[in-house]
Amino acid sequence: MKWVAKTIKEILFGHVGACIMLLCIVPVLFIGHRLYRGFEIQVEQRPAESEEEDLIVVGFSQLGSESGWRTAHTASIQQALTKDAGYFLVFNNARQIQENQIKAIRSFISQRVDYIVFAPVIEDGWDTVLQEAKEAGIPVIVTDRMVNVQDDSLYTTWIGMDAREEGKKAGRWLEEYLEQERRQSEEINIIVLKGTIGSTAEIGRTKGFGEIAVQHENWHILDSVTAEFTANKAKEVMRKMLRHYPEMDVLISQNDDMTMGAIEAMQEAGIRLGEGGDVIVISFDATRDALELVKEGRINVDVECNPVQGAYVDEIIQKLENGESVEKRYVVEERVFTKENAAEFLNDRTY
Ligand code: GZL
Ligand code: ZN
Repeated sequence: MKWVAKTIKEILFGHVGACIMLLCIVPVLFIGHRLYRGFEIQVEQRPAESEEEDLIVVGFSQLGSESGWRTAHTASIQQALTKDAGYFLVFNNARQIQENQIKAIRSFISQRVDYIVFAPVIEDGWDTVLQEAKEAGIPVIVTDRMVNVQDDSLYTTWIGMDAREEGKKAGRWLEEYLEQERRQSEEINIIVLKGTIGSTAEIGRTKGFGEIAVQHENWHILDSVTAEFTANKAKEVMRKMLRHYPEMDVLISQNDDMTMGAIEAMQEAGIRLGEGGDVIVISFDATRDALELVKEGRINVDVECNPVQGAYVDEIIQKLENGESVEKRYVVEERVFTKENAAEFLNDRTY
């Protein structure tokens, strides 16, 4: 009997035991990881029948969580579409991957949600999945960025901003600033940090600023590179830009997160910012952190893009529920912030 105990001990704690343990643990880890990753693009399931009978079930496909602006946009919709307000919100974060958004929309369709709300990461590539939603009789509310579809009956309405006007505001501000600095005839070298290529914000801001820039033969856009609306990518891209273009006079950064990353890179390089500095900094979004820098004069101007769109979505769904007609477009109002007015808006800036 002793040898039996010895053998068992040997198996459990010896070389063989270690191999068996490994063989047991690895698959569990793998499955766990798969499940977790699988869960990442899984969409939270709709509520049990009893719980939801009188709730309006809304599937919300958010493009990502890349910026402070995006966080505020998500919060705005989650705070408007609450259970108390009569909604059951099924949320998915696509991590800036269009395929994940398409999967989430298909999941909403199969769950037979009452409405689909989505912020498209880029403008193209939605015709097929929106056709499926239309055939399922589910109204689609596009929010923030826009879709570029052949048939605009594929979505009920769009709530967003006028990105092209935002770009023109930046250009007009630069015209005025250069004039008051008596630099309107100087050769002005401009670098552009673009957002996600093909997104409404990137397309509009690039186009709008370009329409002003083209009127000034002494303005030179030396380079335009995307940093995907994120601070980390912008810091990396800006380091390279500073090496290539030491003669840069103006930075156009298409969102505040990228501006923060670019500022870090410029400070590392000993560049003086904003007023009286080496580089004029023009940003977009006007989030709280950036408005602080506008107030300090390190960002010269910040063109607002308003993420607070949840109330619009709620109002539109209520109208649709009551059989009322809705507009095809709702453009949110937006301002321009400089050192002169940033402070008065800082206090009530929630994001
Ligand atoms: C603008 C929005 C942009 C913001 C960025 O409407 O789509 O996406 O400007 C965000 O901060 O990442
Ligand atoms: Zn020139």
